[in-house]
Amino acid sequence: MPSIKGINMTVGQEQQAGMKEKQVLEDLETHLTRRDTEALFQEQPQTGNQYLEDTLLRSYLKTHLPPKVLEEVHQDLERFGNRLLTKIQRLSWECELNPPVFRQFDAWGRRVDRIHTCSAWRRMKEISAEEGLIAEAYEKRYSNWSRLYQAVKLYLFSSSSGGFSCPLAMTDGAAKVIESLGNPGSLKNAFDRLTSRDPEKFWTSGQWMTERRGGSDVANGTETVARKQPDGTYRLYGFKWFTSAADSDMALTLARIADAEGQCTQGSRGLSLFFLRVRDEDGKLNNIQVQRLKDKLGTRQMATAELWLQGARAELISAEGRGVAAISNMLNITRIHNVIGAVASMRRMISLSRDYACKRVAFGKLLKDHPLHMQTLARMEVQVRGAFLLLMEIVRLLGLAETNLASEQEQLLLRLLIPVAKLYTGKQASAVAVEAMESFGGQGYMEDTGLPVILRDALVLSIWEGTTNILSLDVLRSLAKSQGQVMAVFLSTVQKKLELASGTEQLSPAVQRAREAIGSLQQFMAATGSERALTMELAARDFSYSLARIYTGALLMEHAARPDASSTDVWAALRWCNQELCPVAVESGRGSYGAGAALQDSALVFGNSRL
Ligand code: UCC
Repeated sequence: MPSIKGINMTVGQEQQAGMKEKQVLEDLETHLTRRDTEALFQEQPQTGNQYLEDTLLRSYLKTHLPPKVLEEVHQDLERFGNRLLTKIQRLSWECELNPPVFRQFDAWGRRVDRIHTCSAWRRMKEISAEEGLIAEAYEKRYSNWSRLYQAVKLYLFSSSSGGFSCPLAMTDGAAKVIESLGNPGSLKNAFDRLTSRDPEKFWTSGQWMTERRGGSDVANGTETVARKQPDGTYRLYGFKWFTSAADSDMALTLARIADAEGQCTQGSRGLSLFFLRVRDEDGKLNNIQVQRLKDKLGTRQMATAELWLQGARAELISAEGRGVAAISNMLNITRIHNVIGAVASMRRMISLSRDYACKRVAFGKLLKDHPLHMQTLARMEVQVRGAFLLLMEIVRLLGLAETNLASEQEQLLLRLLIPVAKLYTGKQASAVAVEAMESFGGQGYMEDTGLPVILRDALVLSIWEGTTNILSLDVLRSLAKSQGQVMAVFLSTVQKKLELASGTEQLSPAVQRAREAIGSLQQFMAATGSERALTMELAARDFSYSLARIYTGALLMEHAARPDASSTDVWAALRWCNQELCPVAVESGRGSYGAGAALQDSALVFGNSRL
């Protein structure tokens, strides 16, 4: 008698058992087959060490940094890339899953106004200090290259920071303001903490500019009043409507100083800049009430609050009435951070898209083997390459300015390129994030893939720190302030880069197109005529886009004209220059600017055909 596991059976029983066994095996097989298919269908896109994988970043550093600096920086960036991959990225997701919570009252009805942040968020603060993410720029270990090195670390950190790059932007801006005020003794402690590598000492700063009446027109929107105290300090009274990183240790903010009769000067000339601590040594709020946290589309990892200042103790740190000019140092730094965030989010999305293209099969082959898919990714890659080089150019110039090595021309160029880069890359980031999301098909739209977070967070980049139109007007401000000198510097710098690129034959179509674009830009400038102010205002956005595209094209060509440039560097430059490089001239030729066009536009928007 046969047996299964030692059990004696009849022939009938034996047949039954055999069939059962067969069924179990078949079920197992079906199950395994299905799991195989599922694994193929749903393979997760991943990134490796973001420093090692970024060939453009590495080739840029190799080209520009002195060898000794490169050697040290390379080691640190490789280590940091590994730390981001293995430790920090996880924390970033924790921050997303555990956004800040606001408790206005304790269990016994006492008002406490506590903003609870998660442990991962607090760890990000420690990591920022340990890595010297602010300190690096102020210690100047590598002279004029320190700023660029700091920017590269922030760029690598940004997409794994769980939103912590926002408080870092304002912290950097605050340190810059204090430094530019000559590091006064009363602010020494604050400066030391903002630039500390010691997690126990490190402070972050807020930048409280926006009030109920708006965030762009700061000169007319600021209602907060500062009353002088007998000891020379001030008490601030007002309502700050949008204060990012409200869990910060300190803030810089604008207010109007009231005179003996309680009167304030209105407009920009009435604004002064103040420093304040958010809490005292015992953790008690500085006569500040938190009204609520903002319910934002993105950057939800970070607490943004509405704050009532009810006599907050503060110190005047600018000359009276020079608040906007003083805080503009902070704005320029936070705008550069905005560019860093834009480039980083594009790079992260494209890295993930690229990896997915090597894993996902559709229509019988991998996505990477579909030329149309690769064309779409290549178009995105050109965007991020251009934006990256523009970012590097700005931080290179900033590094020169901060070590007194920048010429007057370079300082003018820096002032112009900051708003140009901020407004252009903010728009690029949104567009690239949307396009990249599509490259994952429906999976890109799924919250738990982590992809929608990147899109949501990218969408703010064209809004905060000055919207696209406000920054376009800032571009005009920089032109006016330099009495046109900055345009001469812009044009001569681009010409020099094109001259260099014209030595590489494959680049000649791109050089040609850039030269034509410069010609059109000059024609536009010469032809603005009697309605100049209105024309320039209406053209401000297209004009700024033209500056961004022409300059970026020149940078891509310069990079592609290096002796060790690759064919992809050349292809990227050619691709970039295949778009309209000077939209302002095209629109001008179509009669888009001037009083008539402005009226037509209003009618178009409001549907009024009675002109
Ligand atoms: O706080 C916010 C959110 C925080 C989160 C940020 C984190 C980002 C990090 C990203 C990481 C991923 S949002 C708040 C942001 N607010 C803004 O950006 C304000 C937007 N509005 C403007 O930028 C306006 O253009 C204003 C406020 C600057 C305009 O003010 P005024 O007073 O009307 O402008 P004026 O009168 O033209 O300028 C006053 C002085 C002038 O100097 P003087 O008197 O010497 O001629 C200007 O040249 O300020 C100077 N000035 C500047 N200087 C104005 N803007 C600048 C500038 N950008 N650079 C140098």
